[in-house]
Amino acid sequence: MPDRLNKRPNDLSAFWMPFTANRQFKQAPRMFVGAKDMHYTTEDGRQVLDGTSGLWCVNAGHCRPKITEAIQQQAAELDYAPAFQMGHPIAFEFANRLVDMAPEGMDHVFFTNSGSESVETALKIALAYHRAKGDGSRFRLIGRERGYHGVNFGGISVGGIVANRKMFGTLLTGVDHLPHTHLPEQNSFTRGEPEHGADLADELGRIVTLHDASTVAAVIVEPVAGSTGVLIPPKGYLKRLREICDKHGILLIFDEVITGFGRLGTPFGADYFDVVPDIMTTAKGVTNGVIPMGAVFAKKEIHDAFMNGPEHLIEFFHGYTYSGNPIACAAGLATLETYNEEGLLTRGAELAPYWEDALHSLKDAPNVKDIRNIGLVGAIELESIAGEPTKRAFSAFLKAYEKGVLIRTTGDIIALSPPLIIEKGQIDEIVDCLRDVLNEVE
Ligand code: PXG
Repeated sequence: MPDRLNKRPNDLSAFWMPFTANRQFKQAPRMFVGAKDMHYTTEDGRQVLDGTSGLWCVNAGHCRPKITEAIQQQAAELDYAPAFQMGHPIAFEFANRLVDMAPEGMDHVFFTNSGSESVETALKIALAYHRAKGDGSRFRLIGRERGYHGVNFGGISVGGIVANRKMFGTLLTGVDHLPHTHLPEQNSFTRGEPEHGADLADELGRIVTLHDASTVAAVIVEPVAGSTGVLIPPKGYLKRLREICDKHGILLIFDEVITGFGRLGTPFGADYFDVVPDIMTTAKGVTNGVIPMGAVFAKKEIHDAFMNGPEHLIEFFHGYTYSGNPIACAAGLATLETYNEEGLLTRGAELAPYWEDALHSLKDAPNVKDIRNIGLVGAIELESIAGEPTKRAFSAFLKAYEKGVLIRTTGDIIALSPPLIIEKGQIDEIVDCLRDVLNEVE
């Protein structure tokens, strides 16, 4: 490896870092210079166990040989080809493989470069679909409080995270929000799906009545809300949302950017909850996080509604320079092979009971307010320090990093989502580290 790649630059000021406390970071930088399987290597040569699959994306673990080789080979063979009005075989091949593993009826794939772009694409497909059917009065989009759908304008409009919205003006019009499903008083320390709260889906009926169903295009929710601190849907909630959408001709969009590709122990969240949406957004695990890519799945009926008019005309005025980029598709195909060869899309289900017991063993650790888990996802919610929200969890993050485990925090919630190749001993390592951390932080 050329030396320059792993040298600490002498000036950190130019890179305005995303979703980062820039000033804090630049005073005490935390740099990774290498990664393999479950671990990162820091610039001072320490090994750090990846408790978060990077940012919920490296589902097969790091630097997997098949994926690395596929990227190298594709870069040397066909680096780029125009994405509009031209094709290259591997994009079609990858779309076919994705459709093969998707829930029944999700027959078409639109390629993007990120989760945020997948969300914008899905919202635009939903609006244009109704219009293509002559139902253009359906313009409203319904999201949910505490939802995270990326950072572009459509996504923050239907999203429900205040800090991601409040600085950015009027956002999209014609948007309403369901209430979130987090009911700490009734559901704290639930293992898996909470018992209480399915009736919150009925709020959709109320919103639809308020606006009239004839104006509503789509509802978008994460099957399990990840970024906002692992909010698991109450038993029966998603089924009920599906029923209400069906009753009123409203499209249901699942944002599976996190829940896709094995996170819950099934290929998709739709499989876990046995609810098939009309449109499904994915990214992250689609290429094991290695190359930026997203994929939006749509039902045949939705795709086919666009396929009318003269055949020389473009049917959907949307797409990206890098939609179906050859190197991303090569990475994606090799990722799916790795998932399949190692049974990773269902490995989360095998490990889930062990994971659940391990996490809940932290119940009596200092300042623990709630623990929740599903598949290979977990959250430990901490009591906030009075007057200083987020500080305790951030201190825990720093301390865990010092002790050799990477965790994520949002507010005062610790979120965990390790690579699906994790071994039981490594689950113990994460939990033992967190126990020490919680005993030590203020
Ligand atoms: N939808 C969902 C459900 C997501 O979780 C996006 C869309 C946007 O994806 P992109 O690729 O545009 O970032 C996401 C992304 C965290 C964390 O630690 C979560 C995400 C990204 C970064 C950090 O909670 N989710």
